[in-house]
Amino acid sequence: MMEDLGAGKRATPNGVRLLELLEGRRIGRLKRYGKGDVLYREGEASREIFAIQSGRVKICGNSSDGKLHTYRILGSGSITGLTGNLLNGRHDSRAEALETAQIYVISSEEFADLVASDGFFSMMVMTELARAARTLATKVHDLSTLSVQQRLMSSLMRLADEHGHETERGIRIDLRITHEDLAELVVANRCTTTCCLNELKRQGYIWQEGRHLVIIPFEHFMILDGLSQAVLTGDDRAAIYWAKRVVAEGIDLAKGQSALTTAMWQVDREFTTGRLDLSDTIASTLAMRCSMSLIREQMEKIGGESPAVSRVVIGTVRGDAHDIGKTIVSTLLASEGFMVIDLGVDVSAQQFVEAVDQYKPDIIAMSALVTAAPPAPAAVIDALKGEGLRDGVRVVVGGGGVTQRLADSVQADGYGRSAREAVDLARKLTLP
Ligand code: B12
Repeated sequence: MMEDLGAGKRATPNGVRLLELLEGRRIGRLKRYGKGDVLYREGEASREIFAIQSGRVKICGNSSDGKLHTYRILGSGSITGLTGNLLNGRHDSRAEALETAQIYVISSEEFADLVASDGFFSMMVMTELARAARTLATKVHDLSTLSVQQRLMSSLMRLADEHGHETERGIRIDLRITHEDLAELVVANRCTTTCCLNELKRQGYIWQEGRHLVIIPFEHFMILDGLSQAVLTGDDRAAIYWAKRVVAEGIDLAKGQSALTTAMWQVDREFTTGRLDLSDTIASTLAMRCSMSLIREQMEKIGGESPAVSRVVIGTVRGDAHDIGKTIVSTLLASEGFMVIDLGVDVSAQQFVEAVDQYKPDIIAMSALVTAAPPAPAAVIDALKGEGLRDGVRVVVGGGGVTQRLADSVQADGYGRSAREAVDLARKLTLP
């Protein structure tokens, strides 16, 4: 559960006004609830409404599978227990204190008098009902259309909206939330929620500051998510549009790059497991390539790229113009911190040798789709040997025209069937 926050976040100006009204007119009795204490339960007769003076309260319910789902988290200045009072006289959810809370308990009669006599109070009631309706509508939409990771981000956005505090780098959520709490909010199990949370952290959408979560501003998330989605759907126009927005809005370029590569990892995974067909993979690669070049251009302009540790020279071998797979590999290697020198397609043995001489790479990566006799990678390795350069560089091969047997026959240092294997191989071969 969430821990005691102490003073907690202050109420909004309207929330403060509501609390002053209750205090000034001596309405309700102020009651202290400890962490975990229940204000009302599902199905219970509703005789009171509750106005939170301090502390936080979660509104939740049990689903048919018996799991607890959190709908909303309320803070100081919020009212709850309204629907039970206004409709059938029974509560349709449960309210539980997340931390020590001081709460005005207002009888149904006092509530009815206030609604009739005070316009501001009536407006607060309507606002609260509208908020609850919006949260539920968003939740239904999220549950039916979004993945767990997107639902998690959407829930964090809502928490930031209601309990957030703007800081220089993002919006700090003034709640200490456990993974269990988040799992209840997004309606997923805790393990999945933890994995998604780590993934969002890895992508730079959220991070920890002390004991609080901080999330990037909503508009930035929309742009980065738009970029990822454009690559996933292979929409190059949209990818260019979103990449330009990343640059124009001054979003951290590393986050833009990360949005692209995360999408590309997914494309590669789905292609290699047969869930994505070739034409979609090609469209995604093109979308990624044009948007990535815009982001890279900007990175070079401002000199923001972090110094890479290991170098890879990559190219498609002589007589072969296939570049889709090679581009995926080179992009993902770059995203994993390698400095990649991409020589393009139809690269001769001599060009590989010259690149080794010039860039002193740790690895040469050759992509080959067209099979030939003798195999093109053999010519490159022979040329390297001829120049006395073979021992100073690791050679890896891949692409549809290469097999493990072929890799062994040309005495390559490694062979990979996918971009994932290419990156793993490069990491293994460059371990100190
Ligand atoms: C798209 C395509 C084309 C496009 C290429 C567009 C482009 N810009 O790349 C076009 C239409 C231009 C084309 C032309 C030709 N093609 Co073509 N083409 C294909 C096709 C359909 C898909 C290749 C592809 O992009 N796959 C998708 C990528 C993502 O997969 P991938 O390259 O394997 O890469 C993955 C892994 O292998 C790995 N990987 C890739 N590189 C590396 C490198 C390293 C180091 C590592 C570790 C891993 C790794 O990671 C990638 C991502 O997971 C294949 C058939 C097929 N279904 O595979 C034929 C195919 C490759 N083509 C073929 C042929 C024959 C040709 C042509 C000669 C046809 C012709 N008669 O003109 C010309 C070649 C011209 C030339 N000089 O190269 C043959 C090759 C047969 C052979 N084994 O020799 C194939 C297999 C079709 C067939 N069944 O006959 N082609």
